[in-house]
Amino acid sequence: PAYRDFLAALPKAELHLHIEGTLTPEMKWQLAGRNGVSLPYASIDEMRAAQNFEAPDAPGYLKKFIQHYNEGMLVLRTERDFYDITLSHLARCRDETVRYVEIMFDPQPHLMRGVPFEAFFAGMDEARRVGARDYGVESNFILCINRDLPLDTAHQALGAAAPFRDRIVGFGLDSVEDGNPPAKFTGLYDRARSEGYRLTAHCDVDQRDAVGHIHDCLNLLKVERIDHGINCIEDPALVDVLRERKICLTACPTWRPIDAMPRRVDRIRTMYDLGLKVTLNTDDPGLFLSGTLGTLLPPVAATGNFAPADMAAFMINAFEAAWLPADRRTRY
Ligand code: ES4
Ligand code: ZN
Repeated sequence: PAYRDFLAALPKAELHLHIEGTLTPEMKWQLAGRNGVSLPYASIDEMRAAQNFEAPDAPGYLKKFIQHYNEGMLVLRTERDFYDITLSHLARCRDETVRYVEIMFDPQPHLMRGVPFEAFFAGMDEARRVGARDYGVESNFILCINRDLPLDTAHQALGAAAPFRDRIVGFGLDSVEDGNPPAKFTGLYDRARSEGYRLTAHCDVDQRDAVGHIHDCLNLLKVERIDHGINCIEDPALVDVLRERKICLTACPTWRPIDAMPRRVDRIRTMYDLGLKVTLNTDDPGLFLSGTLGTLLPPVAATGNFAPADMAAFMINAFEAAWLPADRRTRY
């Protein structure tokens, strides 16, 4: 209980979270009703059951997960929807002493179903302003490209973001990795870099050529951060590079079902013991059973046998790697 209280009060930061993945089954059902979007389920319980996919770290898992994630997005239609889901998340941050969060968003699917950039971004950005003012939770946005969608839609998304460039701190790459390696996005990253975005990219857990993808993200895409990246421990020379360059790795010890967690936490323990700048993140708190950062940390501490100082060190890593001006990074 004392350890739980310590974790509950610990000032926290999260660097890897998808706003579309904060949508809980309850919110998805409610927004479907509000927007007249029909979902292929007779009841919310039937929908919940369909989303309960198993075997998280198996090869086909990511694809199946993304299908459910994409279905969830269909209920997001209006500026108000994006305001509501973003502010709901920031309210949970306040309740869990999460002081800073970097929020990824996927413009392509929203644009492709006719939601204008200025609509979804205005909703999210207003929530950011209100969350900082009323909840004391600071946030920043990372525009994420869905790597499995046509490359020209990625360039269109970057073009649509241009008027909002000063309110989007970073640029990332997510969704189905198999068949969509980093090398495919070199030109896109050159463009994003020239426009001044900070750069990150997903190298998801146990993907085909996972280690090669981390190398390519560093050398071809020239990212300063890697999302997930936990397969790096298979390559000692890569570990040396990541450590020397203090590359932040945003690990996600998420689970569904719960017995999938130990294998991820073991590897995060190894990363931590190797002196890598690793952080703990929820990825999709509305979809995974691991939930929000507040519910994630106690079982991770227990499973990884992390002491309170270790858990604090993960949070310090996140504050230090935050895409905030240097004078505002360590004030927490
Ligand atoms: C995602 Cl690759 C991946 N993993 C988890 N959540 C996601 N959202 C979009 N891409
Ligand atoms: Zn992710």
